[in-house]
Amino acid sequence: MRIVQFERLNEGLRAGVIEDDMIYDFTGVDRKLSSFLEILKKSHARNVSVEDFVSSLISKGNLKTYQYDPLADSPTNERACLRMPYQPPEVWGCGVTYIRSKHARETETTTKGIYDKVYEATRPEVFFKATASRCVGPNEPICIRSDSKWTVPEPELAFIVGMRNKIVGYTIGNDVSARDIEGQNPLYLSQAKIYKGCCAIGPVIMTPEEVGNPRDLNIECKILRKNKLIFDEKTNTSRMKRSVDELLSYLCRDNPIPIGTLCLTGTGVVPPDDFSLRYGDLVEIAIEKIGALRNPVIQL
Ligand code: DO4
Ligand code: MG
Repeated sequence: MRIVQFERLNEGLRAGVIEDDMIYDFTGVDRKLSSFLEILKKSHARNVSVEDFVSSLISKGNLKTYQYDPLADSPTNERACLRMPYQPPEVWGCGVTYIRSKHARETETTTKGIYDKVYEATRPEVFFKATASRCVGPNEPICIRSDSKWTVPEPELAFIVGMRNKIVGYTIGNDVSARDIEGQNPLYLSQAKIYKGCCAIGPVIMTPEEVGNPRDLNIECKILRKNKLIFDEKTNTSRMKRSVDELLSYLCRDNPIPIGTLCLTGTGVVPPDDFSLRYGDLVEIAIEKIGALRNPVIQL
């Protein structure tokens, strides 16, 4: 099941489910169901899965439907415009979970050895990444910091944590990072990672039932400059050193995260060292089953 948040002219944010290229609008059934977080809370209160709760809403019938149109066009009465799939109260990231990330970081850093060590260690790297206010949704601009000359996208599988620390959904996350700032000193990690427009998420939330095995998903990242493809690389989540459950257990350990916390699982695709994003670039991240997340780039 693929759940989205969308907007129509003068109607504010709405939540729906995608089936056969149509969005079924469940905010029309209950005005309170205008966000994925509300659905999460309601399904928990009824002790059913998100998937079962949404199926029961659809089975009531009479849901308004709209054509699923994932373009950046402004909303109209007829056309739904996709928004961030939900407002995550907290966003966390995991690092150096792929060998490609370890190699890239060892090259960029002035503090040699730390990334080799964390890749091999029992404890993973888990860091605070963003709040909803710093995140953007499909087609919204991701940002390059005003003091960075080397910023890259990081295409990552992301999971959503529900009640009792259970994974209730997956989406795509772009952990946009200033590699020059991170490389100068590992203590600058927060500044390299956390700023306005540092994280894109979407386009949909896919339920765990439909994702199946999260460690067998193809990930592809493309970058277009002036409509020309200038970067295209793929990986698969099977190359991740750690399981999603392992990352979840460290994220939640003695750490009371709010319901709906999002966690990015690390990148396995890193552009070459002489590459930096520029104003006007377009980043497209596709993860098998979940879809494609597209964002233009702006410089702060
Ligand atoms: O330690 C740096 C962050 C690593 C990261 O974000 C990643 O591997 O995806
Ligand atoms: Mg990352």
